[in-house]
Amino acid sequence: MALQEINFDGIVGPSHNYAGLSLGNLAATKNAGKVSQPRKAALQGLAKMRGNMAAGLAQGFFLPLPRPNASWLEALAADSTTDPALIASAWSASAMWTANAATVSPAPDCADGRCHLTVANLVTMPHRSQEWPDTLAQLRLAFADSAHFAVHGPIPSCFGDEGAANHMRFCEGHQSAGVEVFVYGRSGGPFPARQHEQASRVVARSHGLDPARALFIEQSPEAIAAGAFHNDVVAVANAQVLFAHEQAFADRERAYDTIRAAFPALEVVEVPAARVSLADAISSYLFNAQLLTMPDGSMTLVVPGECRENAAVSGWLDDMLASNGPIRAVKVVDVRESMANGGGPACLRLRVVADPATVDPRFILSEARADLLEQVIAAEWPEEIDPADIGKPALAQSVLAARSALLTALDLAELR
Ligand code: SUG
Repeated sequence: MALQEINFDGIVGPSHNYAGLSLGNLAATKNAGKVSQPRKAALQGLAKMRGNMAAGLAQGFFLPLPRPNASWLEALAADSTTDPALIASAWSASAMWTANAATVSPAPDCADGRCHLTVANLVTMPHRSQEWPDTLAQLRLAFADSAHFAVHGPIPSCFGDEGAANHMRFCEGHQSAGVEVFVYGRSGGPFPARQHEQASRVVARSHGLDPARALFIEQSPEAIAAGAFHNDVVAVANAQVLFAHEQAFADRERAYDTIRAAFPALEVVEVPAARVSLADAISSYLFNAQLLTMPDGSMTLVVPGECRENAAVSGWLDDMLASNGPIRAVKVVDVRESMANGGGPACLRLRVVADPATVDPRFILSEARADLLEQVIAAEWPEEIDPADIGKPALAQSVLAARSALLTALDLAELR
């Protein structure tokens, strides 16, 4: 059985909007109140998926969750007089950022030889805390083959867990065990630390990871204070490479030494603060890139267009390409609608190492399915959403109808 990395991108939902719900996420806060373009957003995401598929990589997708979430509003006894932020939360399309859907440990890392997935409880932000039940239903469907997968419910809500966005894996190939690194934050700064150390430890234990190959590293409080609300805003790993900002971790030297002790082949591509400040790294999302191993074995960094608009970041990318480092190519994608809510190319995808033949084929992208997705999005997704219209019944109807049309087209009525 050939294990390979499959990227499952979240399809941007028809209710995509800018309500400014995420404290500590500077882009979302800055763009609060702007008019969003859900159709354009979903097509941008689809174009990114198509690009990776065309490059010969396995590509999957997850569906938008049911929004507005009527049962959640009912449980909160919300009505039209309720705080608008709570109403907007029930409309959020935040499940598009599937890097926060779950933490995934590939089969060779786990004691029982199966790939383990734990749905993230996302308890820190109210609008995200409602995601897990519907995400779990989807994971249980996509990875129903229990000979190859174990899908876990969320860990207890006393510890915040934000999934793969705070998890990195180093390996010398997907057929053998890797080293998993869990990055957590400590509270005390101006913004919430969304990944709790104990949450990561629970996930590692329940996945059956070898304690010698499961590492726990603290994120730098400076990075969180500068707007890196997840580790994947300042660091990304692939194979033997760690691509990170100099200020990503609380104790940089110790972090590298700890990883190197467990994984001697480590190659660190570090961006010095003197070249790219934390502020530039966060506004451009340089590290929220997809670091991909291409079919020929070379490594490509898929960055958002904003990276080429920032002189310091663009200059560093050019110098990196001219050097003899492990990252051989930079590909630019346009995911501006997602970026404006603080979600870059890496936020939009969940990496699962598996044999695609063991996944429910309805979640795997093909040219035909991409065409189908495009048709439904073009026909059904609202062109614009003004945050002032959130809560209005007519808009709710069109958002519900759009998702329903997608489920029908993809033969996924189980998720209704
Ligand atoms: O949780 N934005 C998301 C962005 C998540 C990005 N994911 C990763 N870095 N992996 C968040 O902050 C904004 C929604 C709003 O404000 O309406 C939002 O939820």
